[in-house]
Amino acid sequence: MSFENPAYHIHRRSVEGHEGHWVKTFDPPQANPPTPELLAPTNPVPGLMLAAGYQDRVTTPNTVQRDLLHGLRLDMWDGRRVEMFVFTDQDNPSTQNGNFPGATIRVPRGTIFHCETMTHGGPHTIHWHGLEPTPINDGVGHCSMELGRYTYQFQPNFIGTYFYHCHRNTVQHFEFGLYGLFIVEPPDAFSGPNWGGYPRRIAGNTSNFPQFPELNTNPLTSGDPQAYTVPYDVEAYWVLQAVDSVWHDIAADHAAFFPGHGTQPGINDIFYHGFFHDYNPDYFFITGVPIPVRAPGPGTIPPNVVIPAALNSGVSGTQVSINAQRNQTILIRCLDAAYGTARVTFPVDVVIIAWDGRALGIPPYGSYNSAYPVKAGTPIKLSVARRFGALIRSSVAVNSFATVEFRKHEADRLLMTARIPFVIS
Ligand SMILES: [Cu+2]
Repeated sequence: MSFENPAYHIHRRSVEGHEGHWVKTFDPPQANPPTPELLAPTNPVPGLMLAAGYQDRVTTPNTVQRDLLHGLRLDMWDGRRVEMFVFTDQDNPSTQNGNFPGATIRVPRGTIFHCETMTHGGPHTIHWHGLEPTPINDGVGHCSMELGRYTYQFQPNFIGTYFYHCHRNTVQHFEFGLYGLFIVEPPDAFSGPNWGGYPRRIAGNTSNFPQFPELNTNPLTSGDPQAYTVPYDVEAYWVLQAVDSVWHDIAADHAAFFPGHGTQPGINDIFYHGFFHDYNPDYFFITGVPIPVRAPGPGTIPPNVVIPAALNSGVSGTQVSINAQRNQTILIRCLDAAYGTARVTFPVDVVIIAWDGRALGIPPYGSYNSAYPVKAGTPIKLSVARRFGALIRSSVAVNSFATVEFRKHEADRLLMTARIPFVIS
């Protein structure tokens, strides 16, 4: 559905006659399925990236490219090399060796989003986690399809923080690095000359928090592209990542540990490689920045880490370590991409405006939830794949650290304590 334009409806159709394509595949598919009901894509970002010099071509107009499984031998902080699975973008030279996490995809709300996908060495998928594709575009390998080449299509309709990841043999392909952030922005975010800069806007309802007075309270049905959004001056990504190097040594082959199928599909399939249940990460990262100490730490990432615009859909200045000014509005987008739980503790009071890509307290949806404050020093608990959005504005200087505790979820045991520099001057 679309709030603006009923012509943009993406229809659903029966899978009748296509069962061979749209069901679970144990082995690489023999043919690449066509995308049903293909509409003309409307995503302006690839063209803007090209014009700004971050890409050297746009293979298909208004379409993002993602290739999967270019082997990346990632050097750990202690010199150990670990085999990763990574995304590349054939249009973007900054991604040619693969990135961990994958380059961030940012799009305006309401766009008809296309991603042309090519896999290497075996089937993969892309699951658009928290977004709302039709089932065959949802990319959950074990219940839709796995593929060699495909054009994913969907229309994101809620401004917020999501992520994309491979969903084939998920425990392996996700943990090995096949994921990246996916951010839905207001419909007008990429339409002006300042499309790659700040201030930007995020969906939220801060009406109970007078430190964020610039809330736009026009109803969503008004057609105002900034309805129920708040501007922010500084943005940070905290992608919590953990790698068990033993897994990567044992299962460097993408297909080595995929289940076999028995004589009765779904009845006597062979899930015999149980070692993936034993997760003991020994390398930890915040948005690709290593925590350069042995577990359990604590270890600290460097100050002033900034995401390159070429890996961020052309948006400049997104931070990892926080370096802001007093009375600026700071938005932190946090994703737990480790295969365990985490506790995130801020050195300042924050307001949680969103969970899992959906803003809290937005009329007409928001009668059952609301944005809420979290005091400095109070841990925020996360589990795998969850995201929160935190807004911060401080009138006083801060020179401290945020703390991330990576935890093993079965026993709730502390694995590593990471510290993120947090400076407001
Ligand atoms: Cu994969």
